[in-house]
Amino acid sequence: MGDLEAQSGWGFETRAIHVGQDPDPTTGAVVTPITLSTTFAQSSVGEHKGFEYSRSGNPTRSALEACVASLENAKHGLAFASGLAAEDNVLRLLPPGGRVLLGNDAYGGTFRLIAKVWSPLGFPWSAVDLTDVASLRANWPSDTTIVWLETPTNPLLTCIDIAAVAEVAHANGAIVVVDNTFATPYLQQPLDHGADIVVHSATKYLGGHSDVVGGFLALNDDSLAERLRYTQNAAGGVPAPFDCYLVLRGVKTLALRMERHCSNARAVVDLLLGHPAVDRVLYPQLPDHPGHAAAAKQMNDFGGMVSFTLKGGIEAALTVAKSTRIFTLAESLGAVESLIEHPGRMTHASAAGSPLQVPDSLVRLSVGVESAHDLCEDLRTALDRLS
Ligand code: P1T
Repeated sequence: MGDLEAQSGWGFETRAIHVGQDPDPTTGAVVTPITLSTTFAQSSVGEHKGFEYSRSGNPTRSALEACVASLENAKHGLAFASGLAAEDNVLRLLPPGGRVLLGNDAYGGTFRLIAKVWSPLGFPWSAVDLTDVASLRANWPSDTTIVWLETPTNPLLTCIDIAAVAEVAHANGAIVVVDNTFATPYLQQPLDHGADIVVHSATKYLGGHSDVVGGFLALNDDSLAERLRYTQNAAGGVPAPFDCYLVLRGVKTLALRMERHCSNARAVVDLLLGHPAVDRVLYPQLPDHPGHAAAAKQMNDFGGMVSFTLKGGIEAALTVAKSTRIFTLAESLGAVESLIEHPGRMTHASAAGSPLQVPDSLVRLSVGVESAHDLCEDLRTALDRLS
């Protein structure tokens, strides 16, 4: 072990468990130690074993960075204190006046960071329909520096053709940032399709157990990586060693969890499709779903997130959201336990009145890894209350 070149030939599951995680050379410990030391001894000024000060670099963080970079087929990985801290680090690449094109469906906090924090500082943004690549090409704003997309999107689960968007962006000198939080590297590796930077909220599937907030960036370009690494240290949005350990532990079972998330989501989709109170089911596997063809092309499976609208409008949505027992009413997603939420009033409240506003009859499910039968019965009981 320890030889990155040899490890790159390993399968995903093997890399998740071993890359960056060789047994500790001094003790033989099989689990990566949590190195709490904030500083590291130097034998003479400037001479050390690779670590100086924990904001700049920490052994537990390095293990996580090597592992998740490998899962994204990336040369470089950078861990952050939250998904938004990782995003903020990317936005610091913007040149004066540089524009961000944001897909017209995205996490409310990403919209807030771009439109409410960065834009007033002199970095314009626009919302665009990234499923319409011809229109993107025809209406390209010349000051665009970054195209920012999620696929599948949060919360409408629209899928975007990464290669097609990258082709237009690169022809115009912009970079493409793909938020891969919903798909995870097990289902989709955006760098292989032409993305320049992959963003994660590690709080979600990477951590997988609702017990750690974290963020991640993965990329191949050396000079971009150098700039991002410089800002990671200079601005300091780094994760604690214990949090790095928790994400690293979560990643070991990512493949197993994703398989169950996907199969449980399919069972839930079938239940929803057959229920008379449901208006529309949003899931990338459905042939009429926006971006289904892109999803089928670039994903290995369709994920654990399912959204749906209700014929009874907002009142019905709020009733269902508070009526389940196994699906817990809470923000966040991607963990072993199933969650239900109302995006309009919860995760996407900050997008109200913007082009990213979501329908108020929408309910979002993060389908966990419990028994599919129990999850379906729980939802059926909640939906039956509407009739
Ligand atoms: O919460 P944080 O780790 O800072 O990550 C932000 C973030 C970034 N990108 C996507 C696609 C996300 O979904 C999130 C966070 N989302 C939720 C908390 C949510 O419930 O949708």
